[in-house]
Amino acid sequence: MPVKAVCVLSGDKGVTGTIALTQQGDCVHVTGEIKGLADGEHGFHVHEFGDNTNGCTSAGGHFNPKGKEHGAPVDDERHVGDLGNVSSKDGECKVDITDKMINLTGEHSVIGRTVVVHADIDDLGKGGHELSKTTGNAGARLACGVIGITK
Ligand SMILES: [Cu+2]
Ligand SMILES: [Zn+2]
Repeated sequence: MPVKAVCVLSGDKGVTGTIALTQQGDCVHVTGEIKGLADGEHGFHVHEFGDNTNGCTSAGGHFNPKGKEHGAPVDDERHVGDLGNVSSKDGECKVDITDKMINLTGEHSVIGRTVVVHADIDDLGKGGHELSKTTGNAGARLACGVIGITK
C-alpha cells in the first residue's frame, strides 16, 4: 500500500488549508487547497519539527537533514523541505507539486514535521538578501500544520 499523509493548515491570520501527500515511487505528490492568502506567490516549505506549541514558530527551520543551503526545488543545493512557492489568486490557491527529495518513509520522511505557508515569495536562495540562503526571505509564517499518516 502506498503511504499517504495529510496536513491541516491553520494560523492566526485567517489562512486555512488542507494538503495531501502521496508517495509515488521516488517522488511525493503534494496536492491541496489553501484559502485566505493575498494574491501572488508564497513560500511553501516543510519545517523540521512537528511542534506547534507556540504557533508556527515552534516548527523550527526548514527540514535540512543534509546541512545544505536554501534553494529551489530543482536545485541540488537545497533543503529537503524546500518546496518553492505556491500561487494564490482571489483568495484561492491550488497546490500541485511533485517533489523528488521529500519522502514519506526513511531518512527524508516528512511525517511528523510541519508544512508552513509564508506571507511573502520565497526567492529560492537567489535574492541576495541576508536570509536568502536560509529561508528564501519568505517572511512571516501565515499558517502551518503537522503532517500525519492517513489511510
Ligand atoms: Cu518556511
Ligand atoms: Zn529552505
